[in-house]
Amino acid sequence: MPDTADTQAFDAIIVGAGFSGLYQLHVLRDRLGLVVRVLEAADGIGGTWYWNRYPGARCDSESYYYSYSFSHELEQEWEWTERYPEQPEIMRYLNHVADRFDLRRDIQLGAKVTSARFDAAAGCWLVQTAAGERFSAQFLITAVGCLSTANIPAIPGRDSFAGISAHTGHWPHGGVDFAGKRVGLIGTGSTGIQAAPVIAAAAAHLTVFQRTANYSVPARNGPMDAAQQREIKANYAEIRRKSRESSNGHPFDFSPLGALDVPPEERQARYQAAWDRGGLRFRAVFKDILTSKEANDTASEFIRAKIREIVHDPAVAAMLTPTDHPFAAKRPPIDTAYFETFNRANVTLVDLKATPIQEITPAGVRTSVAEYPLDIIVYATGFDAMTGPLLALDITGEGGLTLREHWAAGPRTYLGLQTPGFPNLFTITGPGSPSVLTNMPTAIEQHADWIAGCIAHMRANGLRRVAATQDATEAWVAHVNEAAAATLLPMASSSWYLGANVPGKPRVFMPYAGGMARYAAHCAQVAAEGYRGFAFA
Ligand code: NA7
Repeated sequence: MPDTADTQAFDAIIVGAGFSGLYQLHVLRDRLGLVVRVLEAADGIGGTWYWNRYPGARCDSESYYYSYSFSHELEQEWEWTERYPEQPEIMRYLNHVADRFDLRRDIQLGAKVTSARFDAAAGCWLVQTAAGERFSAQFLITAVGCLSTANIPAIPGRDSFAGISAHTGHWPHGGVDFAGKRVGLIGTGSTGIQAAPVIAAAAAHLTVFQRTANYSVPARNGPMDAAQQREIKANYAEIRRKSRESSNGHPFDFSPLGALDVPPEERQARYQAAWDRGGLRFRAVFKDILTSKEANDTASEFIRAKIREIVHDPAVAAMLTPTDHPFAAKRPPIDTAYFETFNRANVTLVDLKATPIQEITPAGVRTSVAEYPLDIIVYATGFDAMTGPLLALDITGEGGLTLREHWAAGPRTYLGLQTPGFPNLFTITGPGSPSVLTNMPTAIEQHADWIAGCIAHMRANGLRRVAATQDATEAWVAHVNEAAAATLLPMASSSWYLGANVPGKPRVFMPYAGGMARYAAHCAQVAAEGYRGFAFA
């Protein structure tokens, strides 16, 4: 391994210091005894949560299980204050974890990786940062998150805008003062739906530019009281077991009933109870909401009726009503008074399907029929999801093959963990793994533990190199496609799960839709069979 004066050598380089990088560091360093360096582009830890500081930024998983499970002491000592953690609280939690497990000494901040190249002769990865620093390591592990490369649409005239513009995933750290301002918000995904009510309450006027109407269910956020905290802490073992054994990493069961197994009044009552309780659990009211169009229609229609009930102006309600995709086929948002926001006198909704944006001018946004003068434009336009952050690392594997070339027609991985031709490179929550279809910490811990197990296996057996085989990868890609096809998920033609939000991106369903428990069992089986589908040297 090169260890020249200008190249610092490690056993493993981890890229990213968010949820996954922090835990992977802990496991590799403190359990396996590896010499590890984490390279993080930002000036602080936190990953996705470091960057997403937009108004209303909050996790849609509930706080008590959007957390690490690996330390009993950690889960007992940490106090969550609300049902859903707000961005600053998640940052406090991750900083606490970094301190408690003494992680900072192996994390280099402000170190943006600009390239990574496999040196076949030396059998190691050579990694370079924007500052020109060079590192080498036997193992390269990406912990870059799935939603960290902003998608900022190339609308004509975008850079001519004279006011403030900001993407929600690159929110100014000093905040943005909306008081007395005319604000335009482009995008109505989970982010836009969280931000709109908060901006509307602060700004003089908010114009929401909507391309695709979205379903949303109330979050019903609120403070965590002491009794709830006690009950959760007393039951953590069971909560974690349920999360790991569920299909999506959340500690709740799906109903054993299908939506059409019960009479209409009972179905309505069950949806109403889930609506009142709030949160992503709405998807679990019936077992077949994501697999049967007929079942899904009942859930979709329930939410459409709620929109009509909440929004006073029938024309605005109609614009807000999604009709082009089934509920939860795109990532379902949860909200705090989103639809209610359109009853405010200072809020306007613009339907971009009917009147597309033609350009951004110095003064605001011009659609095919009107000009909207603005002081601030907020881009809640999402991310180049899953593959974007990996391709941005400019990774070159064996024989000069780049990841960008290899994935030109869409990502091809074995288990979302490895790509053939890229030995000793592991991708935490990579495409082809359950990742974004789950509660992320559940998926992250499973991946980081599996990677550590594989590395421990190699060290115990004197193996220097591991790479996914082509055959195993082809079979896994086919299985990922089959798993998606067994659900309604591919029916949402504008979904970022399919890469549809980024012009020119291949339309491939990227996450593994076969369920977290099934996936984790499969990974464990692969390991138990001597890492079937991986070639060692
Ligand atoms: P999403 O869910 O990708 O939403 C982005 C929104 O921006 C969505 O409404 C898009 O409309 C809209 N968009 C994207 N490009 C444009 C252009 N060019 N013009 C107008 N509107 C546009 O991103 P979020 O940040 O809300 O959420 C990402 C994930 O973070 C979320 O799913 C959670 O997992 C956490 P479209 O639907 O494509 O028509």
